[in-house]
Amino acid sequence: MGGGGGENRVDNHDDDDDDWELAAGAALADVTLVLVGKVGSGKSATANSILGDEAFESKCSYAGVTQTCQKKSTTVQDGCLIRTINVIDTPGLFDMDIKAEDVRREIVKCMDMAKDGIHAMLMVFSATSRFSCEDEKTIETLKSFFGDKILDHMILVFTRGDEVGGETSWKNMLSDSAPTYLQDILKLFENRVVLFENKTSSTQDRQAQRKKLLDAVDFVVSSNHGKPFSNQLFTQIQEVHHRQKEANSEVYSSMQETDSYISLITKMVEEKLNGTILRMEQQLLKEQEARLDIQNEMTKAILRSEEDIRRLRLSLEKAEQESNNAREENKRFRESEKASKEQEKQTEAEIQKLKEKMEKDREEREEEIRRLRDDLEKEREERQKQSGCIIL
Ligand SMILES: Nc1nc2c(ncn2[C@@H]2O[C@H](COP(=O)(O)OP(=O)(O)OP(=O)(O)O)[C@@H](O)[C@H]2O)c(=O)[nH]1
Ligand SMILES: [Mg+2]
Repeated sequence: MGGGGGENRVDNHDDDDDDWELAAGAALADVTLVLVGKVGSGKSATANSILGDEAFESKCSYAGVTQTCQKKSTTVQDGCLIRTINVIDTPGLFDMDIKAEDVRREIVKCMDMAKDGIHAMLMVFSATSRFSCEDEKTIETLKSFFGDKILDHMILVFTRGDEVGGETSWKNMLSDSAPTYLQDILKLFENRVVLFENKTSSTQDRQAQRKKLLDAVDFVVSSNHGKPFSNQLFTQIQEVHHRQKEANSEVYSSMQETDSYISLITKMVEEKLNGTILRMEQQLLKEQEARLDIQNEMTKAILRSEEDIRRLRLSLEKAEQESNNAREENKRFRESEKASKEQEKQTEAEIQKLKEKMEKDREEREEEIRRLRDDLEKEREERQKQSGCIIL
């Protein structure tokens, strides 16, 4: 596998990590791709689209169709380079209902098939299914099992592009409704997200989507300087192959030792898986605790806001009462003002009446006086007449 890309490899460093260097813009002649994802997500159909052949069984089913890891290869002409694409199809390894020992066996088998390392891990999702917690956990489990570095080799493949109305409406769908986790992952995998229409009958479309995927693979390969993903487990597997080779050439024939290596690797995978499960359980526990904390905080906040609402309602009622009182007071004041105006008017009328009465009395008295004076005058004149002299 990886060795086939010798013409693109420049082994100019002793350091194991820097051992791989890909000439800028060059494509690796030999790449190994592993397809992972949930049961029925379209792994085998995508693998077939990449291979351009119905190499793997792919069908509608209530149960998992692919039961064990399988590897097929194809060669493609890329300019003047003939490239070998090795495709490893897997069962839904991280589905809840798969037995731990099957997972262990299949992981060992898969790593054995990709013994020189994985150039790209294609994480397959169906574009028509809801992106669930389980999908989130699959990425997290892979990260936990293989280490964070696996993310550098990951490509996200969404199948059933034909059912979501093609690339544009799929992108709209992602920006409209993708959950936060998926949005973050999509941002992280910017140049490494591909939509597949595995059912398309158009040769042109098939070639175009395959080209798009290989471009993403080349992007991943060159981002990792041509170095495939590998870890201690892969090194152990390579060691087994090395020993087997020696055994076959009859220089070294201890098959027993090879068997013990395989059981050692299986044990290592088991330990890693157990560690992964433990980490996932711990993470789950942490998430549950965090959720509980949030719930508690929310309950406290609700209680606080209920108390605030109660206080606000009370002060609103008080303010309403005060405003009612003020209104009443105002009303009373206006009524008393009206009453006093009435009173004032009445008093004025009485004064007027009194004035008129006094005027009338004065006029009557003056009349009386005039009359008395006239009577007196008459009497005096009468008396003068009688006495014949004028009294001055
Ligand atoms: N319309 C449409 N159907 C697809 C597409 N990709 C896969 N399918 C269908 O989805 C169903 C499941 O596909 P598989 O390739 O068997 O899925 P898988 O992930 O390999 O399933 P397991 O092996 O059971 O884990 C099949 O009926 C496929 O024809 C696609 O792009 N468009
Ligand atoms: Mg399958």
